[in-house]
Amino acid sequence: MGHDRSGELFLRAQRVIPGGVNSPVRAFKSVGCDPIFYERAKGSHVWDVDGNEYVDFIGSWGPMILGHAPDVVLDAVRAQLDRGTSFGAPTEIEVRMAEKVCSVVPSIEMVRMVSSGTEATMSAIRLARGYTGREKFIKFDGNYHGHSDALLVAAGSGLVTLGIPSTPGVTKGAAADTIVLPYNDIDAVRTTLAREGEQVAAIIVEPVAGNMGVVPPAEGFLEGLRDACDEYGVVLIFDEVITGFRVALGGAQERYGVMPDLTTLGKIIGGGFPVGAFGGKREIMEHLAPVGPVYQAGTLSGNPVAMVAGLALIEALERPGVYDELERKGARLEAGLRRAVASAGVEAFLTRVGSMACMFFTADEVRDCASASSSDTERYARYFRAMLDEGILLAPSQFEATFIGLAHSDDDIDAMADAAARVLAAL
Ligand code: KE4
Repeated sequence: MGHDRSGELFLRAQRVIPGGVNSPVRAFKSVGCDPIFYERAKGSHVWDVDGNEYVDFIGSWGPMILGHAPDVVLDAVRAQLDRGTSFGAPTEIEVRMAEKVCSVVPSIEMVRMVSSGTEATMSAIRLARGYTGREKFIKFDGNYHGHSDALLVAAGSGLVTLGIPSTPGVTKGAAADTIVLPYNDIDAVRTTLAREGEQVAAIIVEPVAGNMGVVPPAEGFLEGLRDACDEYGVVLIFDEVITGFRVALGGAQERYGVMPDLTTLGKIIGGGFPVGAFGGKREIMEHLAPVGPVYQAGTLSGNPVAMVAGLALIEALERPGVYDELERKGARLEAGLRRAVASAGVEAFLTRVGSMACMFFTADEVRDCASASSSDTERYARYFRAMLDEGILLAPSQFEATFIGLAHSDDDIDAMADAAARVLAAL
C-alpha cells in the first residue's frame, strides 16, 4: 500500500496548518506513522488519496453509525440546499429536531442546538453554575468533554494520547473550580461532596467513557452519582456526545436507566455535519437567554442543513431492530477479537458497550484512567500500523473507541478479526 500522495499532502498541510491537521488526534502522532489523507468514503469503507481502500472503524469518531454518506442523509441535505443553507433565524426544521430529541432522549424536556460537543459541554457547565449559583464542578480523570478551558483538565482523548497533562493557556483561574476525581470511584465523589458539596454546581460524566479507550460504568456508579447529586442539590450532566443515539436510541441514560438533569449531545446528532446540543429539565433550561439570564449563542446553531442531516439520521435509527443489529455486530466483533487474542496468546483487556469497543494492551482490568494508562501504547502503535497495512482502519490511539456501524457487514467484521489474529500473532 503506497502512501506517496498522502505524504505529499501531509508536507504541504504542515506548512499552513499546525501539525498538518485540524484536530490533533488525526495526526497519527502516537501510532508512529504519517496520517493518511482521505479521498472519499461510503458505507463502511474509505479510500485514501493513494487509492488504498480500508474498512473504517473510526467512523469520523462516532457520527457514522449508519456508515459514511448514507443516502437518507444525502437526500435530505440535497433537498434543503436549494432552499438555503443558513439563515440565523428560526425555522420549522429546528422545531422538528428539538421535538425529536425531546421524544427520544428520556430526560430531555427542552434542548438548545450548538455547533460542536465542546460548545455543548461548555454551555451546560455555565448553565448549571447559573442555575445553582455555585462555581465548582466535578469531572473525572480521563473523561474528555471538548476543549473549553475549565474542562481541559486531566482530560482524555488527544491529551492522554499525546501525554499532555495540562494545557498551557488554561489559566489557574480557569481551572480553579474544576475538581477531578477517578472515574468509577463513587466513594471519592461522596467524600468530596461531604466536604464541599454546597459549593459544587455540577458533576459532568461520560456515562460510558470513550476517551480513555472504552470504559463502562462500574455497577452502581451512575446510580450513585444520581443519588449524590440529589442529596447535595448538584446538577448531574451526562456527556452523551459519544453515547447519545449510540449505546441506545436514548443513549446511556436509556440503557442504564439513570436520568441526568442535563445531557450534552454531538456527533451522531449532526449526521456528519457540525452539530452539538444540550438539553434537560425545563426548570433548568429556562434559565437560558432569552428567557433567563444565562447567556449562550451561536451564529450557525440549528442551521437547516445540519438539522435535516441529523434528523434524517435519527429517524433512520428509530427503525425497528436497529439496536439489536448493532448489538449483534458488536458481539460478533468482540467474539472475533477474543478468539484472535487467545490464539495469539497476547495480553489484552477488551471492553464493549453495544457498538463501541476497545482492546487495551494490558493484562490488568481497565476501570479508570490510571488502569487504562497501564496499556502498552507502543504495542498498540505496532498493532495499528499492521492493521492499516491489512486494510483495517482503527482509531490512531489506544485511548479512543472502535466504532461499529450498521454498514459494517459480517465480512467486514470477520476481516477485522482475521487480520487481528494474524497481526497479534506477529506482534
Ligand atoms: P467536539 O467539540 O469535538 O464536537 O466534541 C467534544 C467532545 C465532547 N464530549 C465527548 C464525550 C467527546 O468524545 C468529544 C469529542 N471526541 C473526540 C474523540 N474522542 C473528537 C475527535 C477529535 O478531537 O478530533
